[in-house]
Amino acid sequence: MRGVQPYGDGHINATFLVTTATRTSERRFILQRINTSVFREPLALMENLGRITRHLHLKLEAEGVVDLERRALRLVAATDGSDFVMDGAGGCWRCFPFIEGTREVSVLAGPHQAFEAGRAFGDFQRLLADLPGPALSPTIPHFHDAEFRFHAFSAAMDADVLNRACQAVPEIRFALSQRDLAGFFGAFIQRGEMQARITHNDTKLNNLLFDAVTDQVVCVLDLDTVMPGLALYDFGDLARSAACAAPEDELRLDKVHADPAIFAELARGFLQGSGAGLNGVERDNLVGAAQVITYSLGLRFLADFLEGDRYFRIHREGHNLDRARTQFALLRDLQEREPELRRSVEAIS
Ligand code: ADP
Ligand code: GN1
Ligand code: MG
Repeated sequence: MRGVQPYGDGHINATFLVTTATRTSERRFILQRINTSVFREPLALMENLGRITRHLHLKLEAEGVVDLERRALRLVAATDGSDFVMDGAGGCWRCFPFIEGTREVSVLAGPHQAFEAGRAFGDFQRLLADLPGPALSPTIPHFHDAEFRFHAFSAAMDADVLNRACQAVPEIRFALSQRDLAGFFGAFIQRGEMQARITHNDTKLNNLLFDAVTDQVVCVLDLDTVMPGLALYDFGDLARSAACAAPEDELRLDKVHADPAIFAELARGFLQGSGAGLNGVERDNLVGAAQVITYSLGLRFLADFLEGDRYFRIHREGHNLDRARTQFALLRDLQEREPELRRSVEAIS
């Protein structure tokens, strides 16, 4: 082995870039330790991951894709042939070939990349729609259940174990004022207007790799949350993370705006990629989905701040509060611009 170094800026798992070398060539791998306080059932997760990655390879091969090894994650087998290794401390490790010749995008360079990002996550849902076998295990129960997230926030606020609520008064007030939003998806589910399918559930922009030359999306990463969900969870989270040019922890809230042209291209790509995957109600609720997922993530950041930053990795004091404030600013903006965003989506059909 030539070297190991921490890699990427995911908030959850421990990720390392491993370089191996023979006399004539070098190879790179991504080695990850699953965060088992977030993913409580790593074995069920790895069972999901094995089924998902193998199915993606079969489907892409059947579609005649040539550079298969770059187009979907593949698990590297351990010496005993299994997809993961448990260490003595209960840690669960897995390894993927590093996908070369790509770049991660934190802010979209323009509408072309927006279309590509939407198409990639739409495609992902389409490719997994016929996954054979039993339902995937829910790796994080209630992940996109905004009612559940509201109650968790509310409990964190009531307990206020670190006496931090006094630092977050405007954010708490805003979170409470938007409470009705939490019921958005539940109402569609209850009326039978949106049904579960296999979704990615963590569709932020940096979970995609773009080809360094063609600028097309090569591969969808971070498959730990792939499980049954609603199609719009994926669109909503993508729009939340990609329609705004400011980073997720932007401090200057006047920079936090959703761009209607980018939003429309994300939607056009997503609809095209998912094929006949979205019904009329889903198509009519793309803007609402972005609002709810933004709200829900704001609640999660705020709850984590109140509970002492136990879930999301932070890089400075107050980081999760800053992130919550930025999500809430984005939600306000998505609400103010709703008519404009709706018109931009209507114009694409
Ligand atoms: P987390 O759950 O912590 O977000 P990810 O699976 O998203 O972990 O990995 C973190 C980062 O590592 C990604 O954002 C990406 O930059 C990089 N990465 C992960 N897998 C690969 C891969 N196979 N090839 C290249 N880069 C990768
Ligand atoms: C986490 O794992 P990562 O960094 O790609 C989180 C997402 C959030 C995102 C916000 C398993 O994503 O739900 O939207 O941070 N993933 C998990 O940046 O909680
Ligand atoms: Mg990630």
